[in-house]
Amino acid sequence: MVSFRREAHVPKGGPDGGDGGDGGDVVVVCDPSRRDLSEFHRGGHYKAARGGHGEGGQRHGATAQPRELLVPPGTVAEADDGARWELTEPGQRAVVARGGGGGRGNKAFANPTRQTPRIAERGLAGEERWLELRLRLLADAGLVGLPNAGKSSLLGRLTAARPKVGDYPFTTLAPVLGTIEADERQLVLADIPGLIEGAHEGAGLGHEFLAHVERCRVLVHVLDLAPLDGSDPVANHATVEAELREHGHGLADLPRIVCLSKIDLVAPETAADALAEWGARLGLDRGAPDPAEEPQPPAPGETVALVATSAATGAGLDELRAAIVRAAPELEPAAAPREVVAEHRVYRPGADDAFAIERTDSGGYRVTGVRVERLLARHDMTNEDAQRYVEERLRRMGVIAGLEAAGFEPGDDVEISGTVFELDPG
Ligand SMILES: Nc1nc2c(ncn2[C@@H]2O[C@H](COP(=O)(O)OP(=O)(O)OP(=O)(O)O)[C@@H](O)[C@H]2O)c(=O)[nH]1
Ligand SMILES: [Mg+2]
Repeated sequence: MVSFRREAHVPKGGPDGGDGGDGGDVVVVCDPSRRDLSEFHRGGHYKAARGGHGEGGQRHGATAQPRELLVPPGTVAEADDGARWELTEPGQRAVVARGGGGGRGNKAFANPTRQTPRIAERGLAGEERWLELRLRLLADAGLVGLPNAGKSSLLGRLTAARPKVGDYPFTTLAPVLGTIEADERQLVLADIPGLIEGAHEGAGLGHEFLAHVERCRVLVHVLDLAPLDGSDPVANHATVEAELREHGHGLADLPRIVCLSKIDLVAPETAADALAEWGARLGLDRGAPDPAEEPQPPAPGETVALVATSAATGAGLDELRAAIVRAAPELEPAAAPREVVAEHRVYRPGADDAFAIERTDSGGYRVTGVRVERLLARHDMTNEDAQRYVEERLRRMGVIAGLEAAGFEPGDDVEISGTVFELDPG
């Protein structure tokens, strides 16, 4: 605001134009009451409000409220310029586009030699960027295994979820979550589509969903003891383990529970033999741990439990549930809301006062540089006071000296961020 104080008995009121308020930030906020990103499906623009205008009487404009985009925990926001934020804890906030700073009013330009400044800054444009929002499920435990191993059947028995179950591979096409109720707390169990050899390279469906189990604390490897296709459980176990390793991202380091499924389909002696055989193969002795010993955290990728289950008869389900609860201990309560900073450094104008000078085709001079260009964005060069102010600043930034060294003479044209003006420094 350019304004001067006018009062009946004050003959020469001073400048009193207030500053403009800052534009609002666009902020992505982690909100546990959100379940998905469907409200963003249609894409669109999310814009925060402008800052308020400064007014006379030294009244500053209001800073605009941030525009909040509410997303569920597990959302990853990735910008086209490489910035990336991960929102996992309720209340986390990520400023994905900062509002532009408000301009100073003419009051701010008054000094002993400039007592009637008819100049005010323009507010700067806010940041803008394209963001891709992706949701990763946040489950405590994940069911992995070959197609048809019986994963969805187990989810259906352990939780209230009712996933589709079919006697053919790839019944599950997208991840399904269920909640295990365990003494005073809930655990989320994820069922993902079956993995096949080459999944990490895109074979089958599972690879797309492996990312969803990256954040789990334990994986339940479901192994069919008598697969319909007659394949060998030992080879099948190795195939899934290899895919977990190939996927990377620490997946292979998660503790495992190996679950021998569908034991109602084999004779009880065969089931008992299989348990003993797999216990030896996985280095598990099935005896209870010595209660006198401190429980040790599992080694990376260690198999911490082996259970035999039947989704048909219910055998082993309590044991499996207990093993999952044990392997995924209660987490510390979420810390106080905090701001997540981008994982990659975001380039932000501010510190850069370097500039470059080049000749234009029409015989003038073009000056480029972050601070110089920002200065021009701030001022209206058709305003004489603003022009003088900009000249003064250019001189202090060394731009005039640089121009003179390049052959500039007073009165030559200078172009900065698209504005051409005659520079005649006094
Ligand atoms: N008899 C018996 N059949 C089972 C058991 N568990 C699963 N099945 C059957 O095995 C077939 C596959 O079960 P699902 O739970 O769909 O297997 P999945 O691992 O989720 O399979 P995908 O989603 O295709 O990867 C279905 O026909 C189930 O009825 C079990 O404990 N006993
Ligand atoms: Mg399934």
